[in-house]
Amino acid sequence: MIAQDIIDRTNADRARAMTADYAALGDHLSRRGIEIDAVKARVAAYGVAIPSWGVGTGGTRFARFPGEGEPRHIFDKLDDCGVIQQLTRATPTVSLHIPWDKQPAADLNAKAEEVGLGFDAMNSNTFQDQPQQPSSYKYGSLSHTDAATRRQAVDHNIECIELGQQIGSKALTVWIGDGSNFPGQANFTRQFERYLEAMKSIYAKLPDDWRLLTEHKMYEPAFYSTVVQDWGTNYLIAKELGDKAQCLVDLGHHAPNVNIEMIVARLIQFGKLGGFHFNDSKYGDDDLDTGSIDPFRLFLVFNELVDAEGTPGFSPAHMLDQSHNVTDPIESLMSSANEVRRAYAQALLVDRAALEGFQDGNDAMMAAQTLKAGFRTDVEPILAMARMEAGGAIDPIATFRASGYRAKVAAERPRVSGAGGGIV
Ligand SMILES: [Mn+2]
Repeated sequence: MIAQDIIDRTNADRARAMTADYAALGDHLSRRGIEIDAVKARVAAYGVAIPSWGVGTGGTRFARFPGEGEPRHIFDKLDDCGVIQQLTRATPTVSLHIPWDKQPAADLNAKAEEVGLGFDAMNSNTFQDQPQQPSSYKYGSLSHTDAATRRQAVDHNIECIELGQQIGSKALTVWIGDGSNFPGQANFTRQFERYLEAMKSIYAKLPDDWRLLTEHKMYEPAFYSTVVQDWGTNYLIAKELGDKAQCLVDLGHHAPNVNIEMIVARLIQFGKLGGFHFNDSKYGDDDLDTGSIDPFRLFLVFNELVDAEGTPGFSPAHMLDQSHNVTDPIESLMSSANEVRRAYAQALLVDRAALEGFQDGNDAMMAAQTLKAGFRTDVEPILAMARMEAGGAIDPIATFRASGYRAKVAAERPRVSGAGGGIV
């Protein structure tokens, strides 16, 4: 962890300018009828979960270039996640990936408490084989033609639930790599029937206060078809399984130009939006840092979420899901957590009564202008003030660099090459 005096020292250099910017923004917002402290309070209460796999260096299909001081195991990962939370105060929970992070529950709980974190959704893994595993997932897992392979995949998911129950998790996210690479390789209908049957066995073991989140992805690792390819299939699954089943939307798992915010609105309308994997992309499932390519799209997603706030039973899980190939993973995750909060803050600034009036009056220009007024506002002083007041850093990346944390862990952690990156 980072010593508090380093945070205090780097904040001291910046506090005066930030406080002045906050006051100026407060004046500006009050002229728009918005109370800045109320926005700040909602931003401060907002948290996004870190993916445990995100603190390792990712890779591409071509190569992986390990960084300095990579975490060797889940306990190192939790240290890194603790630093992210310490500086951003926006990431109170971690989403584990099993079996990569499999350890006794007591040890996970003790470490989480030590670094001030909780646990979010559990993620199962049936897209790669583990040592000593009897059946291979080469040709699929929950939808495999072989019953014993499907059973093995179901049992693994149940194991994830059981571990999750001991560490305070309340959700299981299921993403599978199942699909096909050649036309004719698989019968779409029979493959999906096998998947549904297997998912029903998992759902039957889900505790009453848990949710089962299914994640669609249009391609990769299967390149011709995937079993859960889009939000339509995802919705069918959630509908088929029951009330505790909802859809998870990974922003990178759609074709270019797909209107993701509209998918979000549809899923909200029918009670099936379970959560998000936030990231960004230019061409496909790039797993780039959230808000790095298209921050306006992220804002439009949050516009739908703010619009739905207060809907009974509406509480989607918010998680990051990124792969960092060329940046320090801690810096990227801190940046993304701030970008998610930024989109939320901007969406809170939209004058919803005015927007509805322009929509009802068919004034397309003023409706668009009203929406964009939120996006155009520089809310950084709100984000920085929320972080500082919670004990975090006004400038998390600058503070992280000043702390020497990366060099310290690089000295303690020998270089490893086998840590799971994961494009999920
Ligand atoms: Mn994902």
